[in-house]
Amino acid sequence: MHKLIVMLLVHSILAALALTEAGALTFNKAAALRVTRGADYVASGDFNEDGYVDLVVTGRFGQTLTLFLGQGNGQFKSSQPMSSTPEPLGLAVADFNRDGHLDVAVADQGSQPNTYGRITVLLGKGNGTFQAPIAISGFTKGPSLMDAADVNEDGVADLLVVDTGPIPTFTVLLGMGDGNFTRGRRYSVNQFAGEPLAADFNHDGHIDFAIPIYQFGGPNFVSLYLGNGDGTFSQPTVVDTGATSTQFSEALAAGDFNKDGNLDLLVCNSSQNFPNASRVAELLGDGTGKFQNPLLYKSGEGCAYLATADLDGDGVLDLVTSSGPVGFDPNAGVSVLSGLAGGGFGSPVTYKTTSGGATTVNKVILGDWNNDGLPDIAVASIFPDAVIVFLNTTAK
Ligand SMILES: [Ca+2]
Ligand SMILES: [Ca+2]
Ligand SMILES: [Ca+2]
Ligand SMILES: [Ca+2]
Repeated sequence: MHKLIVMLLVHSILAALALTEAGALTFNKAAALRVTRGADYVASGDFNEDGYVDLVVTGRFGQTLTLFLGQGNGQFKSSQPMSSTPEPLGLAVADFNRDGHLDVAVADQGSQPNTYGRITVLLGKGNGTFQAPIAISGFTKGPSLMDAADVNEDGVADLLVVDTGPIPTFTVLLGMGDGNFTRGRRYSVNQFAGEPLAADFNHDGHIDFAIPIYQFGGPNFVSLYLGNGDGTFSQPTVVDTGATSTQFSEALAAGDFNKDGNLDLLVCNSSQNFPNASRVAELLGDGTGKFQNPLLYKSGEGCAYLATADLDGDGVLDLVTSSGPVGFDPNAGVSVLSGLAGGGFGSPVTYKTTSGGATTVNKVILGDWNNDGLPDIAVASIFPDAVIVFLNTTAK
């Protein structure tokens, strides 16, 4: 009898180990790409056209915009600092002038006295250098975050820009095809708005956009604007994120997480006081622009940004979150959540960005930095002032 119990125990332990092994996503910190003072945002693209993905990084307070050229092995070389801009935060990467070379648009917040927000467009030359900046002004104060997509269907990438104040708005800038933009419609959002996300949520072929909206004490929600295909959008619908009054719904990612052919949303509901009370909300779309009630998952330590990709090649989307401004939290970093085959996500596994001290862990992106076919992580951080690169070491 005893022998049988022991055998069963051994069997179940071995089975549990096998399950852990099969489902384990593992990462290894490979590089810290230093910037002069704080990194807020990071985006990727092959700017010198050598076949290796490069990283472009903004730092608001260091007033820096830095290009790191990928070496294809997970290491990066810093280029000369790019054009200096007053207070760079958000980035969008696209070929705005359609010359085949990737360009960068930078949102300058201009929140300092006597400064005004603007968008700076840097047209790439295809060799890792850029033409003289084109400035797009006329914002009320502070363009902060944006996304690029062709919203009027003329073949030229347009910009969707969140302008944070004094009257928060969302502005459509229509690309003219030469790197300049004309101002399209402006939509009032009235509260704080996070990063906009452009995608076709209702399957009508027109680009829509979703924006996370938040304020102290709530309400928190996602505003969904359905595109008309001509650069204009419907009045927004409100999508519930399940955030409590002490959480901020401040970042989005999209993907078809339950594989029903309809685009779904993930939302960071970050806790203002207790990072480990932050949650990721999964909003399953029905393909018409409506979403089911939020399913909530523990996000790891905080949740400022999130990114999604199939990190282990099992055909199920996985998720990575960044902590945000979590003070002296010793567990700050990026958290990896494995997508489960039956839907939902596993428990977060956190990879620390610092070995101690105050930190803020900002924008996180995924891409294959070492060309092994598995997506890796790059995350912008303050203390250390760097983009931290984690390479995917998951067994294939
Ligand atoms: Ca490159
Ligand atoms: Ca270009
Ligand atoms: Ca366009
Ligand atoms: Ca649509």
